[in-house]
Amino acid sequence: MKDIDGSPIVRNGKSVILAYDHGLEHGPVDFKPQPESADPENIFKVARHDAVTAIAVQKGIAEGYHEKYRDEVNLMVKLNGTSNLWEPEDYYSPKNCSVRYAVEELGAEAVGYTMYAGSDYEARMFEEFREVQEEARKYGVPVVMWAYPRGRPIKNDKKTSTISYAARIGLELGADMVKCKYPGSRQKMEEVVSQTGNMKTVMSGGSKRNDKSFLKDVEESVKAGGDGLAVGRNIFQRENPEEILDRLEDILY
Ligand code: FBP
Repeated sequence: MKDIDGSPIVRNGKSVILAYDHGLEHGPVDFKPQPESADPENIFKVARHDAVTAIAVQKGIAEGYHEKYRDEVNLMVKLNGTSNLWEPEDYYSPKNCSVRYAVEELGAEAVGYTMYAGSDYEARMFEEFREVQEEARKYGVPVVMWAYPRGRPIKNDKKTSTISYAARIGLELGADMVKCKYPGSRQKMEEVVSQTGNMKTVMSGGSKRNDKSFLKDVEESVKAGGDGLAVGRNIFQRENPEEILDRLEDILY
């Protein structure tokens, strides 16, 4: 883990990563509530909001859309991803982009990698992450781990102890920021954060909820020592994403 407080993806110690890899991870269903969200251009426009410290996208979206916004939007390239269409024996998210390509060709300021700790493929993913983490050090870009405990032995990935363990794995393996599911209360989030040392720990947004319930969780998470969010649907499935980003800006910075 490195101190990334001076990095462009952190503002006053906090981050809002606008996650937009849903076209790969979930497919068109996530764009149905706001059909204009299927057009990446619209999401890059949203990412210009001051509250957003980076947009997280797959390489194809980065290639097609980032150039025009590079002065206004910090790019985080998600280096692995998987679709909902296949049914593997257990969870695995293959790497589809190198750190070199992300930084040199796409202009990434940071990279992200989903880790399914607990899967039969954990060893393969640890090895891929090793490569990513060491290459990221060479280029001086932060590495964010999407810490998703998933696999046959994991019966409940929302258990605080399981979320904490997955987040801790990020610290152990050299991530600079870990993204985990919000465990449901300030006290439970404190438990998670107690395991992650000085590593930035941000909560995921999850499926879309009303403003009140979403913002309450964000507030509690920050009070617990959380460092912000990596959030997708709770922004781009809203009719007015700017409005909720204004609120997040007030809470976080
Ligand atoms: P959301 O805020 O919409 O949950 O997005 C965050 C994210 O991590 C995305 O990067 C990713 O596509 C999605 O959640 C994965 O969701 P799931 O938990 O359903 O696999």
